[in-house]
Amino acid sequence: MSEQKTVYLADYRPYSHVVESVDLTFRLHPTATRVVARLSLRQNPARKDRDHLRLDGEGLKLISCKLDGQAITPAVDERSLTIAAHELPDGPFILETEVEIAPEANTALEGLYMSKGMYCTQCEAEGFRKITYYPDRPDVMSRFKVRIESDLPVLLSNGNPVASGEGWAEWDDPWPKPAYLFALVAGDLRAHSASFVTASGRPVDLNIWVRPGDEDRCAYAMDSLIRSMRWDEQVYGREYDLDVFNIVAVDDFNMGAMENKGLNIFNSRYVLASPETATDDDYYRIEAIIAHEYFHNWTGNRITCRDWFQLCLKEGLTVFRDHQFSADMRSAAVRRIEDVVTLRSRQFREDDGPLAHPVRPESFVEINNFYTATVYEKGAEVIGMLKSLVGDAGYKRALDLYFERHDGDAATIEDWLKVFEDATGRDLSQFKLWYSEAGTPRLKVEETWDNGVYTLTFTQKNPPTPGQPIKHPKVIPIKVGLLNPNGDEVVPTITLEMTRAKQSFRFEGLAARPVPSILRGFSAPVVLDRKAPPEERAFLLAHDTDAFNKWEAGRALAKEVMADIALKGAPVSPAWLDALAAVTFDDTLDPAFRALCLRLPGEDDIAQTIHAMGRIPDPAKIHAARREMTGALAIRLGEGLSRLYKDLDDNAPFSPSAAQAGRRALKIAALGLLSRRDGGKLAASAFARARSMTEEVGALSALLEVGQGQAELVSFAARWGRDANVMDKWHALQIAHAEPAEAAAVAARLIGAPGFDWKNPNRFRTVIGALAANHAGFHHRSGAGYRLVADWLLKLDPLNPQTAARVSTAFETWPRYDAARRKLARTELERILAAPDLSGDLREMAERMLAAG
Ligand code: 0A1
Ligand code: ZN
Repeated sequence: MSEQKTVYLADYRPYSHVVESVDLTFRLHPTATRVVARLSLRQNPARKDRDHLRLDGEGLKLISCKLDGQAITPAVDERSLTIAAHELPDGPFILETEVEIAPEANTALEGLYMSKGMYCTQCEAEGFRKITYYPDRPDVMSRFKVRIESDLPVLLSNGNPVASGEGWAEWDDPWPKPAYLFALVAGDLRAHSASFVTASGRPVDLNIWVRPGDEDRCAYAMDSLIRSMRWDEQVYGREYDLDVFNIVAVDDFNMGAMENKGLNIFNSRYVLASPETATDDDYYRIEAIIAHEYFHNWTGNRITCRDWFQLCLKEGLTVFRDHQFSADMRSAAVRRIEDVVTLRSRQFREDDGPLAHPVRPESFVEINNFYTATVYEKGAEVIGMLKSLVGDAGYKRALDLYFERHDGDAATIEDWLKVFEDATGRDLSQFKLWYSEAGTPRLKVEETWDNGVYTLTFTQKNPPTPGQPIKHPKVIPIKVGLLNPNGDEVVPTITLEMTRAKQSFRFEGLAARPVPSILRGFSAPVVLDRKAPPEERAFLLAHDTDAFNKWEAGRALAKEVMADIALKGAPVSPAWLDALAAVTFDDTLDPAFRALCLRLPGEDDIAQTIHAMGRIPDPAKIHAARREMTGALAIRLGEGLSRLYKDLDDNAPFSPSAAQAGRRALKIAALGLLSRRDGGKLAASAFARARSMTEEVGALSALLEVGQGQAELVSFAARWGRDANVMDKWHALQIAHAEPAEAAAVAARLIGAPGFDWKNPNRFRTVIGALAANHAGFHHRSGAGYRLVADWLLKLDPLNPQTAARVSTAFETWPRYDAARRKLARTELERILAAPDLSGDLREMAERMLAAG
């Protein structure tokens, strides 16, 4: 179908024309929407040549085209509309086009589409070209006015409302913006409203628009929005800049949410919450995503990206800002640990496989395939490192300068680094390698203790990645603290700045050989290769003053234990069990932290570790090892678990606060372990008594893990069958807890069930994503997991290529495994590539993944 060309960063050229303003009129109709676009254009003075005018457009039926009021017949092909240079006036001119599109037939959910009777748009990255002919690139910024004509009661677009009447509404956005930030919504919607007064006294109407009946599940999202607005004023000095801020929840959406100017569109999953329907994790995510989209108003919208290669400019920074916000709203230590768990399981995995790419890629085929963990999560880590290197005050000066210098710009990573150089006087040329080189650096550590002098010597290895065989040493901020053997801290956290391939740092004046706590707060996105005896890990788990490294010590120990069991059939280490028992029952520690310590490393994570050791991971053995560790832990923690559970099982009225969520997390962890001992008796009664979705899902999960819970599954479905977002949990749980040999069959039964709406991205991702996340099930030696995922990717691809391509990353780790599994995976990837009419999106992914093997 759509065979696409590779686009290169090096080929960037400014656009031929300037779009002064855009007037859009939409006459909405499910099968024949008319879009009239009036563009005020002139030659771009930044371009010396006099070029033709080429507008992007895909899947549009051109009805008419007028140049300064005169009908013309432009050249039109599948991707564009072009007017030759000699046909264009010398001065400014108006181009008016009218096109017809069919939103109801738009299953790709890009451009203007329909979701349950409501019209909505998704334009990032290149969806606007499916709405009208336009220079659909982020460096073309213009003022948009929009008129919507429709019988539907609520008609929304960007900016401020100007006028409305029976069947129409007009909107005006005073802030020039690129087309990817355009949005339109029309539907029978209800608002949950509030108001906000900005620091300088501007009143803002806030509305969250949902389907009738959902209004009472918006309070938490609204509260999160208000806190985000205040936080951005207080921490970054950024105020909101329109009279209204609208959020709309839609059920059919390819991603989490979208930051369209003044009109954020959200996957309903990340808006709607009540204690009965949302888990604590859902609450956290809603808060974080509301904040993320809101923060884009400055980092993304007021300052946007020059081209899509600069995506991390807005995404890395906005993720970094939303992490800071969540750390301020919740426990900073717990948030850091959770963020690193996500980084390792998604970004390190990506960086270690065939899809590895730099934070700022230099070429792409389909930009939608680059909304990745590397661009987002590693992009945020790179900013965290910058902040560590220049300090808090330097960071603040740089950000102030960034907003002052680049407000209204479409900027680049060079612009971003320049503000740091200008504000702090540092040379960041070596630091820039973090943006251009892919792969996770590995850091080796050696120690010497000689006559009161303690020396740490670090060696960094930057592994080759696809297309980048040769790498250079990075600037790595390594936060280090030193502890005395009695547990006291003798050197509090300092930042060592590593710039060479091998570098030593000396510590003098110490009375005894210290125990080092290295990479505190996970100060750089690297793998720390350091062998340490279990006693030292246990010592740090007990004594480290840095919460991240305290947790990390337990984590590293658990990983070593699991790898030893999987690779050598070693017994479960008593040192690990004792260390974990001490943390679990230490009431002076935050319950959320203890719950995190009790969460064992994931099986994919262990496979990644074993692969890095140069060995071949066996998914079945890793699965068995994890089970064995959980069983041994349940025995070791013994009766104390029941006491712990009882202490935490209080009757406090529900609050989504981090403190209460932490207690619930520890309670559920205890329940899971207790179920191993009582066969699920307590979990069955906990399910019956559950007062929140967190408890309901926690109890059900504990039951399924010990082979119980069939009756509870039935009662869950009877209660929540009509709420698809809640039922996603029901589907995911069954696949997550399925035995490896049965996981694919369970997923097949659920996705193929009559009435299951697999065309909805949330539903599809839930089932196929849960199968891919069941490590031993997906990689089962029968190949049934690979086959099922490939079958369904091929089924979804013709309807929704973007989601099919994203979910295909299930296969990104295939080169890690044994020859038999590799053969099975290769067969499926080749089958995908052989499909007639494969989308460009999925083709690019399958080709990149296959190239590795
Ligand atoms: N910019 C949004 C996410 C987003 C990206 C791409 C999309 O379609 C390809 C849709 C949404 C964010 O960072 O939240
Ligand atoms: Zn974003």
